[in-house]
Amino acid sequence: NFTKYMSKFNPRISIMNPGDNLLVRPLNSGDYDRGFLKLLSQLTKVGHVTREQFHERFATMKECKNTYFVTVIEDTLLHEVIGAATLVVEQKFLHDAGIRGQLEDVVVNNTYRGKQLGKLIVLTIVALAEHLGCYKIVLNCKDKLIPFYKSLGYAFEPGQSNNAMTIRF
Ligand code: 16G
Repeated sequence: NFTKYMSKFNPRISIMNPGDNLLVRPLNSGDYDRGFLKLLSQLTKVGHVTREQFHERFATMKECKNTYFVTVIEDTLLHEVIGAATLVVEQKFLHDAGIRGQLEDVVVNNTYRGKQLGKLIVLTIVALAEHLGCYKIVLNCKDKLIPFYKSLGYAFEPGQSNNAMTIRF
């Protein structure tokens, strides 16, 4: 099913060939030193996360088998993480004890705009969710990003627009 999603690019790029000096891969523990957190701060508040905290969180995510698929794009010349997105797989009793995907923490470094990398990382996650057998994939985003996600196949379901609800602590 990856081919189906990868046909949507012009000029043609794909997970295997994302562009010159770019690599799509899972997050690894060395990415603390490749600017992963600095990249995330282009999305929202990251705060102060020490190397130890990063490694601990990385390890606990990994212990949750088949749950966190943190995917990054690395600029292999600069050794810098310039794009990221996460698939979280939630276990359900519903839908024949199915699994539901959530797209989280999508961010592409501002200076890498115009290379279809946002689209690439989102469709990578969507293809992965389908491949793993998720019965759907959901997301929350800022209003200004609705057209972007619509263009990638996300839709408001009947009676469901504008009803993402939150309690902040
Ligand atoms: C966006 C993100 C979400 C992230 C949140 C952080 C996507 C599709 N959505 O909603 O994953 O956790 O922003 O914002 O990337 P917050 O600081 O308000 O929680």
